[in-house]
This record gives sequence, structure tokens and C-alpha cells, in this order.
Amino acid sequence: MFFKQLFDAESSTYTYLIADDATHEAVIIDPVFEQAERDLKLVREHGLKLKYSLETHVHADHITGAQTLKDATGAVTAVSADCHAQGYDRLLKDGDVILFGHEEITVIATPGHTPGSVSLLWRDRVFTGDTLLIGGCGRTDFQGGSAADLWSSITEKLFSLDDQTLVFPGHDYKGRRLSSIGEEKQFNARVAGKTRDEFIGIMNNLGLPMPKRIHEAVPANLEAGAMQAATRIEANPAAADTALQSVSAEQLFAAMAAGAVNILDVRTPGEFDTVKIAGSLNMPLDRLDAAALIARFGAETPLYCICQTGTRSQIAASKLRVGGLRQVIQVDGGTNAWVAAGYAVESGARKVMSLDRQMRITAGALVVTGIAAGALVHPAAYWLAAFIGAGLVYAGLSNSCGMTVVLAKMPWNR
Ligand SMILES: N[C@@H](CCC(=O)N[C@@H](CS)C(=O)NCC(=O)O)C(=O)O
Ligand SMILES: [Fe+2]
Repeated sequence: MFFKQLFDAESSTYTYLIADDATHEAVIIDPVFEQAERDLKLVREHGLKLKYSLETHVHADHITGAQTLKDATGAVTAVSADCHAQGYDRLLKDGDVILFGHEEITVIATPGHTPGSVSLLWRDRVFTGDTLLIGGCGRTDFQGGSAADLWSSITEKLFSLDDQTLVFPGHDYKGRRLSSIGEEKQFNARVAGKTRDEFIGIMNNLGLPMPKRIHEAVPANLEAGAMQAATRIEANPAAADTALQSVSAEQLFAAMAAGAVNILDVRTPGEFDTVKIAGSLNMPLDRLDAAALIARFGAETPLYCICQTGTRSQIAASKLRVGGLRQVIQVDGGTNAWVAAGYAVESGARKVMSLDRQMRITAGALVVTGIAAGALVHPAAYWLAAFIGAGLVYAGLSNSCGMTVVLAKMPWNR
């Protein structure tokens, strides 16, 4: 499970980065503009594809990094429709489900701190924004807040979640990181043992000073932090694409139409000779040499990394980034997607079956052999079939395949 709780000390804001282990598709919750480089570095280092940047509400105390992250990664930005904000790609409603890889987040409308506040439920944890804080809750004295609504959101919606559900808040001002629904029911100073009227009385008499940045933050967040994102790119144009992780075949085609691009094909020489994109360079995954690529193209030049389906190129891209290439972009779906989109390829005289098909045939043949030998020769041979089956499961889960590595070294693939 990929889960990171990140902290911005200036505003005491928690940002959460979560990802699906199998596909590396990721979601960020409540990013802070000033922390965008930190967040993008994590996305890059872990080879994540940032699919969504979600807001729990329009914040009053910091500016969101949503647009900045979108510019760098193509993430879809989202906020509740009830925030009446402009400039986000998706407007969330109660019950909406956000899909990333095999994971899902459910949107729970929890108005009160602001009318558009939502909590986001993922697996055994809920990201409560400023609706439910550890031992407290968000204030309700600005941005259309309502203590009565907040009471219902906390006691009827959040407290109906399982007591074991972990609570990850939008802020904590005392260094606490998480709590649980059960703990908050028991100990939350504003809610536990209180009546609705007592709660409303407390909330209407907090007497807190306004957040320092409210007049700057609210208008900026109503536009997803777009002005700040544009200013950042004006100041440093290279910031626009240093973090771009992956493109579709269509986007690669558009980039090629716009000017020369460097394409690195990490399939085996056999696969490469069979079919390739004109002008691409072949360097198989097991013979990657980042230093040679830097010497040839430079560390800052964008390099598009492609394989047959997008798995090997993803591994290659993260190895090359670690090796010092700053702008490695992998092509989703690989040459399969390129061919399916109808773009031109060069085919050589040599015809080698794709590594993926070779792997399926080899695995299938070994399973059949194991079962046949188990029935006819010795039952111990059944273990061969079991071993191959387990290996395939592991290969699927870990997105790496030992058999493919061995096959790639076979003479016909060279
Ligand atoms: N000192 C902080 C105040 C932040 C603040 O008021 N935070 C809001 C959330 S946006 C809140 O509800 N705080 C709850 C509390 O302080 O109890 C600032 O100036 O930014
Ligand atoms: Fe807030």
C-alpha cells in the first residue's frame, strides 16, 4: 500500500499522497502550492502517475497546489460542486467514486466548516479535511460555515463509519497525525458528550482570529491556484515539464508532429527489428545505460521511453531517472497502443514474436508439461505447474516477470 502523510509547517496542513501498487496510479489530497516541488519529487521518485488532485474544500489558510500539479503531471483537479469554484476539472458530489488503478475513494459530503466541505473515504481511512480534526473540528465562522450542518456531518455521517476507521485530518496544530472514529466519538472535546445546542454554542463563541492568508487564499483556491501556477512557470519555464511522467500514443504522435523527439525503445532487439517507430533507438531493459544516454542526449532533454505494453518502459523510466536523466516520459500502452491508434511503424525482415506472447506460450507449455508429467510420470511434477502458477501471480502483482527476463536473454531475441 502506498500512503504518505505530508506536512506543511507554515499552515499546519496535511497533504496525502496515495497510490495503487499495481498500476502506480496516484491521488493527492489537499496539496499546498509551496510544497509542489516536494510532491512532484515524490511522484517522480516513485514512478507514480498522478491521476487526481482532490480538495476537501476551498481552503482559507493556504493556496492549493492543484493547478501546479496538473500542469506538471496532467492530473485531473477536483473539488466539491458546492464550493462554486471555477477552474477545476471535476466537480464532486456526495457518493461520487474516484477510481485510480484498482483503488477507489468515495466522496462523502460533510458540509459545515464550508458548504462544499467533503470527506474522502479510502479503504480503512477517511480524510476529513477540516470537518473533523483530532479532538476538535474546523471553525464555522467564515466562508458560509454552519455549526448546525457541521454537527450533522460529524455525528450522522462520519460517526456512522466503523469505529476502527482511521481519521486523517486536514490540519493539526499540535503535532498529532491520526485518530480513529471510535476515539473521536469518545474524546472529541467539541462533540463527545455534548448536545447539538451545546456544540452550536461552542462553535459560535470560539472568538478565533481570521486565518492570516484568508484574503489571498480563498480567491486563489476558487481558481485552483491557477495564477500562482502560471507565475511559477513564467519564472522557471523548465518547471512546466520536468515532472511529466507518461503520455499516450496520441500525445507522443502530437509531440513528434511538433518537432523532433528522442524515443528510446526498451524491448529486445528481436522485437525491435520486427516492428518499431521510425527513428527510435533500441536499448533493451536489461542493458540500460543511463550514462551513455546522458552522453548522447544530455540529462535535460526529454526522452520518450517505449516498450510493447507500457510495463518495461515504466521500469526503464524509473531506472533512468535514478540514473540522472531528468525528463524521461514513458509511453502508456507502448507500441501496442501506437499500432492500435493506426500510426506508422517500420517493420524489418526479421520476425520475432513479442516477449509478452513468448512468455504466455512458455508459461502455458510448462503448466501443461507439469500436469502431464504429474499424471504420467511422477506426482511431484505437479509442483512445476503450481510453481509457474504462483510465479504468474507474483509477476502480475509485482509488475515484474522473471521468465520475461530470462526469455529476453535468449539468442533469438538478441
Ligand atoms: N493561525 C491559522 C488559523 C487557521 C485556521 O483558522 N484554520 C481553520 C481551518 S482553515 C480552522 O478551522 N481552525 C480550527 C481551529 O483553529 O481550531 C492561520 O492564520 O492560518
Ligand atoms: Fe479550512
